[in-house]
Amino acid sequence: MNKYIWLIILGVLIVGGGIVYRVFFLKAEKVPVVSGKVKEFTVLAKKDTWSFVPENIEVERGDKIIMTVVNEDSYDHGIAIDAFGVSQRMPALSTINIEFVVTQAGDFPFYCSVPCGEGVVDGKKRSHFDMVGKIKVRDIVKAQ
Ligand SMILES: [Cu+2]
Repeated sequence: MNKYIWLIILGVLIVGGGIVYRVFFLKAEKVPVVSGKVKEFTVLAKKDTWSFVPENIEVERGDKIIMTVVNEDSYDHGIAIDAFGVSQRMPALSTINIEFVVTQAGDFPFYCSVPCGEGVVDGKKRSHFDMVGKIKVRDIVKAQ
C-alpha cells in the first residue's frame, strides 16, 4: 500500500485514541476547567524574614490568578509553582506579575526558587528553604 495511506491511518488512530480517552476514560476531576473568574493577589517576600506573606492562598478551580509578587529584600528571590508551570526570578527590590489558571483542584506549594541565604528572625533561624507557601484550590465541579 502507498506509504501516505499508512500515514493517514496512523494519524486517524492517534487522534481517535485521544478522543476515545477524553470521552470515556478521563475522570471529571481531571478535566481542565476554566471558570472565567479572575482573582488578584499580592504576595510579599517580606524583608529579611525568608517568608512569603501571605503563605496561604485559597481559590477555586478554574480561576485565573494574577499574582503580584514584591521582593522587599536587597537580594534576589524567586517564585515557583510546579503544578502550574510558574518559575520566575525576582530581582532585588522588584515587583513582578505572574498569571496562570488553576486548572486542577488540590493543595499546591509555591516556593522560592533562587538560593537566597539565611538569617535569624525573632530568635529563630530562617533560610531559603523556609520560603514556602500553599495555594489551596477548591473544586467547584462535583465529580460524578
Ligand atoms: Cu530563596
